[in-house]
Amino acid sequence: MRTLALSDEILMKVDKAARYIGGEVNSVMKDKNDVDIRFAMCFPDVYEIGMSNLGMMILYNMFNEREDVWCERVFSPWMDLDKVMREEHIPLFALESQEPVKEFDFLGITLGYEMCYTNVLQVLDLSHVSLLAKDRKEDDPIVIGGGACAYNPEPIAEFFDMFYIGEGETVYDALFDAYKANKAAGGSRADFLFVASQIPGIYVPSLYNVTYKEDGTIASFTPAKEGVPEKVCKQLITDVTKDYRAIKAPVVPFIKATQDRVTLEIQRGCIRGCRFCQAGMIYRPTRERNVEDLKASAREMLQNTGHEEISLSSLSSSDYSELKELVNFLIEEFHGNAVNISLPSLRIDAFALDVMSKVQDVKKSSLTFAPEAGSQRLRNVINKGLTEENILHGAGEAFKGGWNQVKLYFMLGLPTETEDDMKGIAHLAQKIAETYYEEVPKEKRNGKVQVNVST
Ligand code: B12
Ligand code: SF4
Repeated sequence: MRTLALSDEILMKVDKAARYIGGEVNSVMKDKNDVDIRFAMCFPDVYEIGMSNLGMMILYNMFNEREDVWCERVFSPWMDLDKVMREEHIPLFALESQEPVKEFDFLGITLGYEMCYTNVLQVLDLSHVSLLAKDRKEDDPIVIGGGACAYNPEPIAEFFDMFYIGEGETVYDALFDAYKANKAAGGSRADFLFVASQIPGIYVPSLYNVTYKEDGTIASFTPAKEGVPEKVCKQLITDVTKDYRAIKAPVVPFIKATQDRVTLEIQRGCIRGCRFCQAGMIYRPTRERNVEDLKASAREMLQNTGHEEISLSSLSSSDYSELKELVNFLIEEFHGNAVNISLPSLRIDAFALDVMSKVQDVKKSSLTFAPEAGSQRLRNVINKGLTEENILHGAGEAFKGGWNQVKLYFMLGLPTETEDDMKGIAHLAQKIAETYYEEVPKEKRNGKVQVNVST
């Protein structure tokens, strides 16, 4: 029987104890004596945020399909538990086995955005693993970073033994096989790092000499040892029909996760290329998944989880060429069974409004637009490809369709921004509000208009 890492007394004391106990439906249990590699897959944020990340779930399923690997999940403890763990010297543990991360072969950390960097240090510290890679001992886990921020690893290079640059679906077999072979041959940690550096996409910071300019950008980047590749190239799956590793049975949390639903990834990448957007650049090129595969996957995941909502995930769902076909299928197949369909990142056009009024009870909820900049000049600078006319037309259509709340997302501090661009935010919001009163006759208005501006 599994023994929990935390006593009942601690679990009763902390907020949301279900964050720490594992044992959820579809979580993967193995016998640690039957595997060669134990991988602790960490999302450095609280459970509810981490359990909403599809990347981590894809890797968890994929790694666990290998019989010789047991991949478990690790999240950042909330501050209440952090305090108790430090006071009582309880090391950070993985959810499935409830065993200390320090005993694992690998600690994989997803780096989704830069603000999680301090959480990475918290995870290492609570795991009793040295913060700096150079201080780690032979029996410490290999700390590997991946995800969006791994594309620019230098700011955090000292804390990682290696980074994986690209989509995790590609070279993990080679990495695990190399680890096993090194272990069997009695090789050291340094031996493994050298072998790993030969695998495409793996960057081992300790095997490179990097110098920096005064502004912190890189001046030179050279291998520190013969045989280490000069360049590390991003790896990605090119054929998302053949090589996509669809999740069949996502883990179902006991508590409400931020994304409390089935996530169906419909495509990778984004055709838009807005200049400020890191995701738009690094996930290139755009690759659409086959619509028939998506239908089968939706059915399978809903059946295996009992979720009552499915979300179509991508960077820009409106650009998926088979969206109509897929949405109509989901409506026909599942909407009658009380399954809600959620469509984030849609451009507001006639189709989107039609779909949204069919699939969601959103008549009274709000619609979101992301003009990003207040003036047309600045929207052009950042390549947003959205005119004031598009925005007002979209808002007008939404108001005529029964919505009376609009959320607007903007960014402050964009390159070349002036005070006029900032004032443009207020002016655009005002014009949107006026559009409501111009487009919707008094007797058809659903109360006052509400425009919510976030910067
Ligand atoms: C679901 C989601 C959320 C969820 C879950 C949290 C999360 N980070 O996933 C919620 C709603 C909570 C959320 C919140 C936020 N999000 Co968000 N979110 C997404 C979304 C829609 C999907 C993420 C995903 O599952 N991607 C798909 C998977 C397959 O890709 P992946 O995660 O990169 O993983 C692959 C590889 O990177 C690699 N990999 C990843 N980790 C590792 C680790 C190892 C060891 C290895 C080997 C490989 C590897 O393998 C995976 C499989 O190929 C993306 C947009 C998108 N479609 O990508 C935005 C996105 C990630 N979010 C973003 C932002 C800005 C945020 C917030 C900061 C928003 C805010 N202001 O509050 C917060 C941050 C919270 C947090 N701590 O992450 C940005 C990040 C941009 C950036 N890097 O600067 C994105 C890209 C959206 C955008 N266009 O701007 N988000
Ligand atoms: S549409 Fe969204 S995801 Fe695509 S490039 Fe622009 S901001 Fe990035």
